[in-house]
Amino acid sequence: MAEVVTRNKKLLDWVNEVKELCTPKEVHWCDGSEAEKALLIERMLETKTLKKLNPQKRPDSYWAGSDPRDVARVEDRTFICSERESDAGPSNNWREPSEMRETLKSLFRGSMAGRTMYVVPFSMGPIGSKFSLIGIEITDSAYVAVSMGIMARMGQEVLGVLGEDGEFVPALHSVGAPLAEGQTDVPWPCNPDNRYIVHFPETREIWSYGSGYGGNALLGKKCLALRIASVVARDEGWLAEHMLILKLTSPQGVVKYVAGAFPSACGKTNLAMVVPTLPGWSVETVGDDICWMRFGEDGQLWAVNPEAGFFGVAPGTSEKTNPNALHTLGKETIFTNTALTSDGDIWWEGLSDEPPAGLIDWKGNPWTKDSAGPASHPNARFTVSVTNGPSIAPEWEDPRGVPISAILFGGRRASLVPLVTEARDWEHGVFLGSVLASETTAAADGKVGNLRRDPFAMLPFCGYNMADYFGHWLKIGAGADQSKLPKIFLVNWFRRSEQGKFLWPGYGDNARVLEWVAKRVDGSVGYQENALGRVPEPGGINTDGLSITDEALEELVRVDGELLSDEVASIREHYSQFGEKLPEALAKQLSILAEAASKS
Ligand code: GTP
Ligand code: SPV
Ligand code: MN
Repeated sequence: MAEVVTRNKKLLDWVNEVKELCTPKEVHWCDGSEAEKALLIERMLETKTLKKLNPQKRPDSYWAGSDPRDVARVEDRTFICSERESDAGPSNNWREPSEMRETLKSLFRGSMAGRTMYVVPFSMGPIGSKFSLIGIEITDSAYVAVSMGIMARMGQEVLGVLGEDGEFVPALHSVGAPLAEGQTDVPWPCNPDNRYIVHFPETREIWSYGSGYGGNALLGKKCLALRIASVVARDEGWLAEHMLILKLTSPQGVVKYVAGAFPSACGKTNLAMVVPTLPGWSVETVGDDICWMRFGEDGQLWAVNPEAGFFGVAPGTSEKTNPNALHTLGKETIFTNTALTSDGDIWWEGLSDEPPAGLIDWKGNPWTKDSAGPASHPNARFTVSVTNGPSIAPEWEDPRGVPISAILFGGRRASLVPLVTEARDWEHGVFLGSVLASETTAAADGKVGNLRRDPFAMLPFCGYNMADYFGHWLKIGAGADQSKLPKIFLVNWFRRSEQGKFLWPGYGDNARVLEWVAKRVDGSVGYQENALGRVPEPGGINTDGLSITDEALEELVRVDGELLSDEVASIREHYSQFGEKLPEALAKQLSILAEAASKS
């Protein structure tokens, strides 16, 4: 491995400071090389953090089983420590910054004893692009260091761009499990009773303690590219969003780029990689989770995927539902909390109809269909480089990004919300985003299946007052050339019949909705208006080759009057938490909806 060099004084000072505070046994500057990755993997095989998968089945791939108490993001342990409480807003946990600093300092004091402290330089966005943000994660987890090397551009090259006086976001992470002299390590060290995922938006700092899992620990992702970046975006006039980005090509070869915000585990990865069931249409992936958008000189909104990897939900992924994902995972992948097969491969619910015999569950115990609980944790995930994917669009890392024609908002709604609804204009679209609701999933700790408001799919990820964020979206639209703004749509793949069955087949058939969206952007297909917005006319959605009844299709775009009245009341309550800060335009949109509801 090459010697990592930086003359960035701020960085050198910070690394020294952290070293003194956390007292690791050694410091390792990550250069991002293959040799380094091999070394770290070797260490993790020794500590049983990783298991090597059968190379005949899945070359260069590994399995990790987390501590069963550390399996997802912890929203109630995530904090936005702005100077003023009102800047964090009612939807974030706030703590007074200096108090929180004291708490963190005492937690981190000696927290890396007996461990290696990895200094991980990373770039969110292509290295050297003027739109990218550089972060330095200091972590005592080799699993995190290797994962960061997959999820972001990582290593010496980033330090080169940082130079002597470049700016970076310091992101300090410890699993919170110091080792005493001679103490043997556990496979997944963590401190589940003492987790803190903390952001200081004004000073652009991240401190994370006690968890080694996903967004709690891979700090470039939700902490930097969403919570901190949303604050930067507000200040600089752009958008940092929890969105997929896809490239849609029609049979005539016309290309459109679409972004989509769906809450965690609600279908972004699946739509970004979708294989259309419609002949002649194709979808390629630009990004599956995070999207940064800003206006180009041409007045269009251009989107960049700041990540370099996928950290995707494993359960439900199959050759039928998402073949592109499966092919992406054929090699060089880390699987966390999936089940293991007897021949050294992985398995999860949905991968095949029948579980293979001889499974070991995600906790490492033998598993059969009679066992309590699933074989794979519902939030089991794969970590893999974007470049492994067969569906990746060639322009995915163009530093200019791709011009967006349509923005989708979607959630899991068993009733009320139609398959697709077009907003009447930008302001109405912002309204639809601001009231987005979805049933909770296993991506975060807590109960699954509860309907909650998750505005713009950003509830857990907005680094400032959500009402100010709504205002920022309105401002972005108001300042733009209206003819070049993306059209906004609300989608719902999850509507159910009275018997509880999904009314829409989803997955590859979602391309039928993308076709309608593309045609609405061109104005080449009509719509009918209801209280929520514009929905397809009968026959508007292409159902060639699909066995779905006309009644089911009608039901899929119907808005029930009674449910809508309940919805209006619930939106009122949702909005009331923002008090005076709620933008007037949104209050106006709500009264328009209330008026329409009273007539329907
Ligand atoms: P995060 O990575 O947590 O932000 O999630 P995501 O939005 O990328 O979600 P993902 O695409 O991984 O989907 C999560 C779950 O939703 C998986 O279990 C999928 O099988 C399921 N899902 C995705 N698309 C559809 C669909 O069209 N219909 C149905 N019924 N389920 C879907
Ligand atoms: C999500 O929960 O939205 C994710 C997974 O994409 S994590 O990186 O853990 O946040
Ligand atoms: Mn996500």
